[in-house]
Amino acid sequence: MSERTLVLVKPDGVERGLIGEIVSRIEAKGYAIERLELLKARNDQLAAHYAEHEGKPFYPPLIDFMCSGPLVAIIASGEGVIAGFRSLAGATDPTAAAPGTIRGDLARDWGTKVQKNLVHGSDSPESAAREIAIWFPES
Ligand code: RTP
Ligand code: MG
Repeated sequence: MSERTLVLVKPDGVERGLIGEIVSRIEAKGYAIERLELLKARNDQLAAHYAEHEGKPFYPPLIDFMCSGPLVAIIASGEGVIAGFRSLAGATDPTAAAPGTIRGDLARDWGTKVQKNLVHGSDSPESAAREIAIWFPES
């Protein structure tokens, strides 16, 4: 069954010129890009998006990082795209992420307080619906 997921190209991905590379990998896998927008995240959007992490040690640097420059919000669709994009992205920690994944091939996190791992992908249908409403409220 076709489903939708919310992908973010985080500020490190935009700054490093990797928007095209990341979108290419999503398309090459056979998923469709339904919406795509370059934007500067507002604080209320980030607070809602990362509500589950509030209070954790990495939360303040995570919010600073996500505010540090523009990001790209994407709605991607296709069969199994929620789990499928998480597979394309790889493990959260760029050093542990397998070669062949976006994070394994491209992400760098050395010397920072928070993992700069290039992308976010929704982790469940409930998260996808919640996150799509945050970044694309009109859809
Ligand atoms: P995401 O939500 O961004 O798709 O990543 P995820 O599910 O793989 O990771 P999650 O546990 O939800 O953490 C959200 C983001 O917080 C940053 N983080 N840094 N100890 C650290 O340095 C650390 N832990 C988490 C990462 O940017 C992670 O993607
Ligand atoms: Mg997560």
